[in-house]
Amino acid sequence: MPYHRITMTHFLLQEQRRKGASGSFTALMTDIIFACKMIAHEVNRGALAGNHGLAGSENVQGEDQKKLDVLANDIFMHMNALGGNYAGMASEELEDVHAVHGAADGKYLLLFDPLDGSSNIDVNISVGSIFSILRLPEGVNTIEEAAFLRKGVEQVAAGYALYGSSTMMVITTGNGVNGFTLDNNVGMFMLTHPDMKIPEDTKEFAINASRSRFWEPPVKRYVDECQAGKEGPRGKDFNMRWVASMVAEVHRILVRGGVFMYPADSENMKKGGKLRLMYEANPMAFIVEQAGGLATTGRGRIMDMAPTHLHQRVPVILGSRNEVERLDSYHAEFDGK
Ligand code: AHM
Ligand code: MG
Repeated sequence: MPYHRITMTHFLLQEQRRKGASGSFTALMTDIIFACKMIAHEVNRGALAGNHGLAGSENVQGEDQKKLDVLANDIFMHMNALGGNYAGMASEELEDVHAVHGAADGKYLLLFDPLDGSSNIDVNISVGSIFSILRLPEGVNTIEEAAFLRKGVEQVAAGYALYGSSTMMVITTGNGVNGFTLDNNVGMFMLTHPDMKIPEDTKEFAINASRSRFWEPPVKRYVDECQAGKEGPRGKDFNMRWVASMVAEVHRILVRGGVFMYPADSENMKKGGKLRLMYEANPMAFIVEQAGGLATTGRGRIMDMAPTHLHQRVPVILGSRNEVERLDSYHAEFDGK
């Protein structure tokens, strides 16, 4: 009976009551829920609404922006400014941090990637939104980049929306991971995936294998061993997946285990890696760790990294605990540690 399910709003209210919290957290999550529903609507309308194709502009990373990148960013900025809960925001699509005017009592900072995996939009493959919430540091009155540059362990909440065959939101407030599916008929997210846990072992890995010529030896060793299958040192056959939407990859890992790698390689090393620390790696690391998995650079825990700039890039290895530990040990062995 679907109407016995808990809505995301009720779930957040229950959490709030349990923690004896003030209610502002539920309010700020409500703004994100609205934004994600609107983006889901635009992703769904796709070519019908003229939403496919390039916007004709570049973002701060020098990447061509898609129309939906720009639209999703506008929606996120607008909906999250309305509630007055955030003092400031930062986005993959904006060079500088953005102070929310008129939110004098905003206690939080929001970092987001409004539409991750946007190379997939025009071919109708899953994309998503990723967000990370920080508390505004005590005594900070001006919203500048420095206020946002905090370690991942300081996040108070993180989550993503997946615009896939169904629209889902997966969130953590540091008390496990819960997944909600959008019921389009009633316009509400319903708890469908309570207390998500990543299996410790897996037979599935995800990496962009077209970059193998750039890989470092520990990554090459790991992938070679997986590909050697039953006859190789791992003694079992592995499957490989690559969606090119981190949200979809992380979601698959939360549901059935696996390991996802966008490692440092000889080509991306000068930039620090491919994925962005503040609004991609940190929120996903928080979710993965809360589900019992691990998230590292291969040479240290992602959430312990002290950020130096807003659009900083990092190597990312995350997922099933035993596989990530194995990859870390291969890096340590290679580095002679
Ligand atoms: P984006 O934020 O510009 O969409 O880039 C991030 C995406 C990730 O979702 C995905 O894992 C990766 O880039 C795919 O990269 P590649 O095109 O090298 O496969
Ligand atoms: Mg992204």
